[in-house]
Amino acid sequence: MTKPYIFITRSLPEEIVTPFQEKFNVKMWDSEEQPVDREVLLEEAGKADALITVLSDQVDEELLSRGRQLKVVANLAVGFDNIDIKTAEKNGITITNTPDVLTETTADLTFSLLMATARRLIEANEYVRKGDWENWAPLLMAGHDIHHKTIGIVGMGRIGEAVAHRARGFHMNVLYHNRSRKKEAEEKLGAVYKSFDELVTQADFVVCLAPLTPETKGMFHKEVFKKMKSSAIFVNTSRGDNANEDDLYQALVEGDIAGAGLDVFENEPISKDHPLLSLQQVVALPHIGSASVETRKAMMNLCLENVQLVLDEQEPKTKVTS
Ligand code: 8YV
Repeated sequence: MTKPYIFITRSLPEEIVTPFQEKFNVKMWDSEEQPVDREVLLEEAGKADALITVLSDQVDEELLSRGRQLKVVANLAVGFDNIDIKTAEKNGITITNTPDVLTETTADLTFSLLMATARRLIEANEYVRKGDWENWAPLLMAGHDIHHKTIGIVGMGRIGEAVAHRARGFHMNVLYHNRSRKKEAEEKLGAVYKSFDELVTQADFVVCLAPLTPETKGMFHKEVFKKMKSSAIFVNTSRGDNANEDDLYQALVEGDIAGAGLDVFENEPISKDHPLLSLQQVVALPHIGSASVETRKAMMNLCLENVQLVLDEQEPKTKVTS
């Protein structure tokens, strides 16, 4: 009997893949520099029993309709805005994601980014490295306090709650906005529900953790930035498309807000000429929310376990439904 065929659109470490090779015929895209070629992906979708994809792979109608024997697409991310879930369901293809295993790691990064932006850590590090540190001055590299300030979390899912936990440790006042009320977060973390407008007006740190949906796309735009405190810092570790980047740039230049910590952008990867990178009050990261060695390995393992379960005709651990 021929082994089921899995195509992985990135190169995963041997130690992760090897245990699965006994049962499966695994092929990986082998370039670290270039993303998988679209034509190759379409061709592979036509041959594979399973695909392991990442956010930059468009798993759309065209691809899903090629999948004659495709049973499962395991996305190496908690988000699945790159996948047409309805078409997958119509075609009987199971979609899985990687929730939970990345929650704490992404919350760590979110809080680190908030701190790095508020306390100017990247700028200060550059200052020392460039040899500019010749004297001490009372306001040298002075940033803004985090403790006892107000954080406003937009999107109170698992990661939002984990960020709220960290914020409580810094004695912060926690506001949140979400599609539905989160009673547990209110009771356990003292998080206070606010309308979106109230939250952006009152928070010192506005943190976007909402998934990208038609409702959230562009939700941070010109008027919203204008409503924020001029001392506010905007942090985004969800999806770049949740904020209008041109409006964010203008808001920073015009002083509507004081700074931005960004792990995500509208079109990733961004080039060094991106306008936001010209601003000292912006800290930019290359979408590394879940990028700890431990968590990325856990995500990869979860993808392969889900694939194995579906190909064994069992329920996957973390299935996505519409
Ligand atoms: C991804 C992410 O892990 O999980 C998500 O939704 O945004 C990241 O943590 C990363 O982009 C790899 O696909």
